[in-house]
Amino acid sequence: MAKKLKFPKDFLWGGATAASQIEGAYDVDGKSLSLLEMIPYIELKDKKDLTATRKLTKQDLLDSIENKKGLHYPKRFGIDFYNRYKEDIALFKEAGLKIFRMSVAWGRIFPNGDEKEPNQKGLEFYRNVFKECKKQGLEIMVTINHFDTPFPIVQNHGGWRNRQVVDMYFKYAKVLIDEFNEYVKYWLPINEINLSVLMGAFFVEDNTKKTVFEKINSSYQDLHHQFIAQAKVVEYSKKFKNIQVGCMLANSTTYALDCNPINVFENQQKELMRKLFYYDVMIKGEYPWYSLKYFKDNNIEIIKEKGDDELLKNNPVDFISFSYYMSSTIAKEEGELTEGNLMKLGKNPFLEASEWGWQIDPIGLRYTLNQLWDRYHVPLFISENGIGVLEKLNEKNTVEDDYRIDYLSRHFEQMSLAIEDGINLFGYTMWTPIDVVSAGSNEMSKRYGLIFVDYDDYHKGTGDRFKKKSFDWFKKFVKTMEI
Ligand code: P53
Repeated sequence: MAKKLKFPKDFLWGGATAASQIEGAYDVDGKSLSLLEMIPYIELKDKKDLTATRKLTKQDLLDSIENKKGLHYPKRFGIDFYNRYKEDIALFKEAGLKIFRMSVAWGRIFPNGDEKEPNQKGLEFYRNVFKECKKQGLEIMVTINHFDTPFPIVQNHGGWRNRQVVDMYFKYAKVLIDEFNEYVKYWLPINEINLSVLMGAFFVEDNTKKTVFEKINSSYQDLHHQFIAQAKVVEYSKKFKNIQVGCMLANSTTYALDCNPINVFENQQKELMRKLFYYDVMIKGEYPWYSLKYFKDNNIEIIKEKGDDELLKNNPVDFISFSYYMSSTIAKEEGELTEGNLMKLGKNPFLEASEWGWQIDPIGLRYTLNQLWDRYHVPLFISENGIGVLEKLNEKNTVEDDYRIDYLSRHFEQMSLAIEDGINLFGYTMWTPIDVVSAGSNEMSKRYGLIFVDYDDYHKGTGDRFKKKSFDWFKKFVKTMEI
């Protein structure tokens, strides 16, 4: 029996993508290479072991500029959205999307970061894409920087560690807002700001022995620069009446492994620096008390410029957005582990996991929405959620992806319950409306889409698009709210 869910009429249902995972055309119209386009595809013996892709040295990066080793760099090719965007946007409309979340590639607009004038060819591409969205009646959400900082900025300026990069970023963000504020209502300055620094850190540090959290520690200065860059975007956005700026975090939802107070306390403490710290800075507008102790205990010093504190205080974001794929557990003595995207995470005996080890937890989404609403009382938007699966086209040229329908409907149900709880959740963009290259593993075969794309991990295939079963399911859901 179909169940009817309750959502507000104007709820923004949509889909999310990122430039480096869809566009391709990496050397066209003046674009520079981004960091992500320098990571080669590595066939993983164990699908769940991503550590192989994390062992790149500086020399590997330099070699990859001219592709000296003849390797395949998946994010240089994406799914050829650069040439096929009209067809794709028409399909998104047909699937019932009301909003399309996408990102702009910084390297198309300011290829080296330090140019005075933007690259008109780059602006023209995005103007065409936005016009197409408007033609199809789609609202747009733009991520200004989705992990893909241009390599010249890292190579010549040292990346986000250098305060001057804040100015380069802000110059770029201003151009986008000036050019496109009529088209784009929702702006996210930095994708998954809690991981963004890390994504860069993999490639600028030769020392790969550090654990993920040690790397974060060495990167709080870079993060401070990103907080400042984001606050500048918020400040600038106030010039325009019709735009809103949100933060974007990879929401790590964790539970204590059990009710042993030692583990409950451990989880509470870990949650502070792994998650709430970021929201606190971007919404409450200051470095929270516990972070000051944490920095002191860990000998971390953040160099601030005069005016930074005021800038943060005066420019909290208009709304919170976050990605939600899974949850994990925390214990004082680490228990059994499962795979996350960047690190192994604590296993939860009550949950099933995807083929990549990500633990599926719809109730955790309601829990997260409650937690964030209670703490911040700022409108919430789920900017990513979905499931990656190994899939092949069947003889009818489709994919019977009932597991995706199940995943989505269970999460939608919890969202509607959260709204009944009294939470202001105003939209949702699934990851993804169409198969894309995976951010973490560089695979094409880790598929999230409602639409199947005929490329393999080596970008072999026709690139043709095929509707999966979930495509029609989603279209019907948006009309009827029935799961
Ligand atoms: P994939 C961790 C590491 C990298 C990206 O991931 C991540 C996360 C958080 O789980 O987050 C987002 O493709 C990201 C997208 C990405 C999506 O997760 O590795 O914003 O770019 O594609 C899914 O399976």
